[in-house]
Amino acid sequence: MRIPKTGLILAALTVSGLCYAATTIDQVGQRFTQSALLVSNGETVWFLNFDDVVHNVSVFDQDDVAIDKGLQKPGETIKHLFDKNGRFKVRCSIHPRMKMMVTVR
Ligand SMILES: [Cu+2]
Repeated sequence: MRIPKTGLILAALTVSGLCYAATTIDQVGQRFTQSALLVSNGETVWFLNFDDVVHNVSVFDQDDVAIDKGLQKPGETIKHLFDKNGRFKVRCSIHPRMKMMVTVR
């Protein structure tokens, strides 16, 4: 499925009659397409690698504890469920300049 590079896509996914909101962040030119994002608690963010290089997604909580989502090949998507309120840094461990902030409320 080809997803346009709009940076932010709200997609409603219906699973078992429940509706979940999913927000998409692209990785283009070794940057996240947004530097800041506000999501609701319980929302899943999809990180799409549109580059031709391998990326990584690591999510840091306020105590700087990281959840490393692993390596992400070109074309792959990494999903992360934000289920705690707060501010979370998202970084790529391979490209230090790739960083963004996700605020969960
Ligand atoms: Cu990267």
